[in-house]
Amino acid sequence: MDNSKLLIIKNSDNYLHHPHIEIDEMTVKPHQEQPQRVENIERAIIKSNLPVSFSEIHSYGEDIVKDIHTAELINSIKQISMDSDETEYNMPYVFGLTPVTERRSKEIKRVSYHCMDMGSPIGKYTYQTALLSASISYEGARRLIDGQKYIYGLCRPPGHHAENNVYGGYCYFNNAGVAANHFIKSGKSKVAILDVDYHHGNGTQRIFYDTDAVLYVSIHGDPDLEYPYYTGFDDETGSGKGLGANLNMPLPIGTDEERYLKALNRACEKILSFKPDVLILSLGLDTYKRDPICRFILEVETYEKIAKKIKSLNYPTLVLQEGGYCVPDLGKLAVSFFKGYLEDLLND
Ligand code: Q9C
Ligand code: ZN
Repeated sequence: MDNSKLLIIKNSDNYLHHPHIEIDEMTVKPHQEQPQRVENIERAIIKSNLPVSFSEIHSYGEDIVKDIHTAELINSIKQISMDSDETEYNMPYVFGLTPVTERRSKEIKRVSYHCMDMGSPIGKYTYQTALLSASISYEGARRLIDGQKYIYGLCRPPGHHAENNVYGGYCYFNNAGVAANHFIKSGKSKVAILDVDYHHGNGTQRIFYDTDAVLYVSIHGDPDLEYPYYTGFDDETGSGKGLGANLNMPLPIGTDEERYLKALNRACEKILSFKPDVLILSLGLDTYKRDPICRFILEVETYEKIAKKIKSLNYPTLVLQEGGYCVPDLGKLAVSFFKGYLEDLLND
């Protein structure tokens, strides 16, 4: 165990999932969620000489997602992957809005039984890669339980939009959900998830909405105007035992560093009062001013400040990569974040 370093968990096969297009606002666009995203981050961190060590991991089996996702969702993603040729990607164009029956059409590639948008294509390797991404998160949770205090799971594809029975928003399995579930099963009694991705993590919220064992706190673009539109409002506070263990902080378009850091302070107070055993940080780098799908205006240096604040909470922390689409700048953003996060180690 070496807690003078950040442990970075990764898998080099993530490039196998490589959708080329998505449909957004009636337009076919190049897909934002590219393998170069994590390549750039990894390269920049290596070049930065920050105190890190890398661990390349292999896949765990499907069991790691079974507690948080339905068999129907898992099998549907698996089936569409298996039925796809090497270069073929599929997404539905028919979305059934009435509750679906047991009966499944043969055209599972065309009909949405579980998919929430037209930005999340499934290809031959999507199931495998999504499971690898979840495995990174699972391994991160295991290593943290073993005593490693600071871990960064370089997950790709991201996870926070994936619900128990739904995939979408470039997410297939909920990586943060896999880790939180493993923490709870391993005897941690309270887990806090702080989600700083630009988009509300509807999946993570939904999975833990009824439990008081997992606190979900999210700072994101106002869902009145931003994806995923149907959740992320501040009156969604949890239900049943989970009432009060869900905090949404939607922020307006144009949010700058000052406004953002104020919201972060409030988020951190909520986490402190929850007294978690561990923290999961869903780290989206898509709140950046040059991000192509973001309407906040955070600077490169803002990430260093965000990181210092989160580090000051002093919890064993599993940082998981979520969104972030300004590919050429992602490395800089991640380095800025971890420079702030590891600052005390640098001064030693
Ligand atoms: N015109 C993550 O950051 N597209 N997913 C929205 C609006 C979907 C982003 C485009 C964005 C999903 C993990
Ligand atoms: Zn996002």
